[in-house]
Amino acid sequence: MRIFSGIKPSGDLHLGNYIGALSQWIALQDAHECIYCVVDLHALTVAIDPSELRRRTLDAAAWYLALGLDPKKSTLFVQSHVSAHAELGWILNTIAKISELKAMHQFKEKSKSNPDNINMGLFDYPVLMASDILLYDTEGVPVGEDQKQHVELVRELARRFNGRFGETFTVPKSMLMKHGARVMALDNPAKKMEKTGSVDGYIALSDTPDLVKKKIKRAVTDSGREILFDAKKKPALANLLTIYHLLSGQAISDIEKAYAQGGYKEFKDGLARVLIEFLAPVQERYGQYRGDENNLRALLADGASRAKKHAEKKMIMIKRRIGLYE
Ligand code: ATP
Ligand code: LTN
Repeated sequence: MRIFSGIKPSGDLHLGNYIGALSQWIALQDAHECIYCVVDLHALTVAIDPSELRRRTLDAAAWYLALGLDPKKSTLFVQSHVSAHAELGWILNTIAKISELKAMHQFKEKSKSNPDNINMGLFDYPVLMASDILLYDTEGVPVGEDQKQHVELVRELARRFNGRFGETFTVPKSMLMKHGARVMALDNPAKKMEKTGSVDGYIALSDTPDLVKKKIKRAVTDSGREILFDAKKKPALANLLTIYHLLSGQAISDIEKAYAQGGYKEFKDGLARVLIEFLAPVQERYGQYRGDENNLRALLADGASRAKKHAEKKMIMIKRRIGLYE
């Protein structure tokens, strides 16, 4: 399968990004043709300082590599380096409907949290995402649950375009984790863990052991002291157990057994340990990749030139289909 996915360099990468999306990216690269992107144009939809955006773009690429993205197996590039993304975005704008964009949850939520900056880019965000995906004849899109609605819209746009202009685009599918497609915020289990949420709500990949311990200690829990997975009655604990399970590889039932005698304190100490053990080698590799900026830039340039070849060929076909004069 051809796989495509991207993450915005809009803040610190966190455990939700890893569990919902990046862990899938890494696992898919052995058996599939994978294209992974730092979607910097999408990051512009929230006000971000230019020097911060520049820095965070390289940070994001270094984290992908540190987590195991292998640039020999996968294509890794920065969205704005391949101008076809923005170009196809315009074309797709002419078939996307205002009514369907208005229905997007992410647009509604981000409009609420940034009432002073409800810009056209924020509204149009899923159309640029459609162009990212459709340019590469993508079949699978590994993402977290919050992006499922966007991928549904991408499917609809692909079908609409194909219906109007003839078979041009592959209709992609979203790929979600069975567990962990929606990691919840530590300080509020009713909200998803997110970069732009409160700092206590997420574990950043860059968090120090002390910070991890502090955040886990403060994490909201449910009433009762038994360590039992019950997503309905104990949503906060279910979230923590899912994180523990996915990072340690231990079955949920084994974790429940291990903490049957202890209460939340022992469980939280154990979870902090699992997190710290997971993060330590990743942070070390991150330091190595991020410390060698020339290598990082060369990898991204190579990825962009590979992506460009595919995207430019596809653009020629798209332009022909819609009648742009050659
Ligand atoms: P922002 O706060 O800027 O909206 P974000 O943390 O939601 O950022 P994105 O860049 O929008 O992160 O998402 C990158 C990828 O990580 C997407 O595939 C998204 O679905 C996934 N993802 C984000 N948050 C979570 C989460 N809490 N649980 C599982 N997957 C997530
Ligand atoms: N909208 C996504 C980021 C994104 C993306 C993509 C994901 C932009 N383009 C293409 C998958 C495929 C988000 O996580 N907020």
